[in-house]
Amino acid sequence: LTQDALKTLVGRAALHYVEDGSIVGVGTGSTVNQFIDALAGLKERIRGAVSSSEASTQRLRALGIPVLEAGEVRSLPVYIDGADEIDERGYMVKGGGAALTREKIVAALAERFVCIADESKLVKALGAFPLPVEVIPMAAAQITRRFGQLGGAAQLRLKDGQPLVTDNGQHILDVTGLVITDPLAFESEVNQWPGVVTVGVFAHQKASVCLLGTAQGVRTLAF
Ligand code: DER
Repeated sequence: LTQDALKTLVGRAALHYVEDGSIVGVGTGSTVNQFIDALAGLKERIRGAVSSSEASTQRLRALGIPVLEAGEVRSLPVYIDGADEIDERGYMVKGGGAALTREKIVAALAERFVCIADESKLVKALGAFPLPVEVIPMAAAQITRRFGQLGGAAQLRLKDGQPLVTDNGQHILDVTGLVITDPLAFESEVNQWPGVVTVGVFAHQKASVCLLGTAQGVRTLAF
């Protein structure tokens, strides 16, 4: 099974967690796109979606699924999203799709976070994938120096040769060389550095369940 086939497999499997008449929290990325495409098949049975990015919003709307603002809901039964890495406790590294801030905002509204991923995302320890951090541009240099003190090398994410600008108008640093031994403590520490908008460690907003696409089918991990 190709990686795309695994993404389709778990994207469809996530429909199991969508309750009739509910509003669904929707993440961002290629695996989530498979979920959105599958969700279109039961759009008559849901009230709509809260989205974590302009990209997901456009895909949902193109398929006729109403998109509501995060501010319009008090809570969501479920949030479906991918991950760049997920460990054995459900802690994740996210942000490969540059949507980490709104992903964490919508995840915080949800009773359950269902992560959908192909098996390549399951890791023993977080940090091999360059850690995305959304930053206020004027603070990028000083945040880079702070990561340097932790042994990390921060690179400004570029798009077409220019700094990538997120849906929130900010920049992203991708940090390599970190060993994240305590994701909860790391997330709390970096979150309060001046100029950090969001760090791509999802430990405080960890997954409740992971649907892992493997050659043998979907493996369900509960955390
Ligand atoms: O940006 C994100 O957090 C995405 O969810 C990303 O981590 C997973 O994207 P993929 O499903 O395209 O690998």
